[in-house]
Amino acid sequence: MLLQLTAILLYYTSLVSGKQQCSYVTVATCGDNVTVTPGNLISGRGEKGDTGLPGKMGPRGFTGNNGVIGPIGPKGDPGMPGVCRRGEAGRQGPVGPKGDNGEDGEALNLEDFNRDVNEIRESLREMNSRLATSCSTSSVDGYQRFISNNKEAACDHGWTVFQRRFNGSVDFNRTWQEYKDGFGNMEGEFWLGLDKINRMASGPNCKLKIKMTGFDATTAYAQYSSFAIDDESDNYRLHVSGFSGTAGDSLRHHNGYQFSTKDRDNDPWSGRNCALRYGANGGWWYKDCFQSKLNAEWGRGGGYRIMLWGYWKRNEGIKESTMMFKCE
Ligand SMILES: [Ca+2]
Repeated sequence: MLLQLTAILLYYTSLVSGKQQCSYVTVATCGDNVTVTPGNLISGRGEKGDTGLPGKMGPRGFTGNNGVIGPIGPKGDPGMPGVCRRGEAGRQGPVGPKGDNGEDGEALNLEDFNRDVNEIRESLREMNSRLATSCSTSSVDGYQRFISNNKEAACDHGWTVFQRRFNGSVDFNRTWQEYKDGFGNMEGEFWLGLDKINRMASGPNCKLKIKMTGFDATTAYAQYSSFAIDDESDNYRLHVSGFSGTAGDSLRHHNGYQFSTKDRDNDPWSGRNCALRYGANGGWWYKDCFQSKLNAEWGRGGGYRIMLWGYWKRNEGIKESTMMFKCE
């Protein structure tokens, strides 16, 4: 019991410590009962005690909330270019629907068709005529085939040959069209063609020369200082003048007359065609009818069918002839 009272006294003393006016208690015991009566105790203050030791560290705090999302970052650099390969061809599509019927066609007009054909033919002739060239620039010595810039000509010392016969290997029994276009070959017997002669010898300073050889191997020539033929619209009318030579002027009779063939009668002999009657179907500038006809039938002997020069070898015929022009 005594210990309990002492403890209570110490406890109370600890409660009032630090005050200038302290309280006291009176402890009375009655049997087992203990009565404590507080009272005032006037006494002096004691010294302050030492600071106590720090307590133990408290527990770890709770984890904080997540922070706010930051701003959008800068745009990235462009990527490297890609490499592509050509794809394979697709499959063929299905067959399309049948088309509509076309418009009714027009009946073939033969006149239009023939006109178109003639226009095409005329264009071809013009192209062909341009292929021929003059021999004025050639340096060939004697009769030769001359080719320059893909154009060809038969030349005889600078003269352009347009008719050559010497063995009868080429038939001169030809139509108007053939005499217009030409036939034969330049390395043998040939007729250059009226269109080409017209185009190439249409200048004012063209000359004509005709060389001839008889079956007896003698020769003669006829030369004209002026020569030209008109175009087809005037049936290739002949213009020659200024004769010189050894064979006589057997072309003067034909000067100013148109060309005729077996199928085109342009001679003035009324009702007859000189080309059929005397020319053996060879074309010439017939009048009524001839003094010369160097496109008639080739062969020795007289008669009205053979090639002939009236003032020379009239009864024998001409074996070789070369007709040529030169323009300055
Ligand atoms: Ca006639």
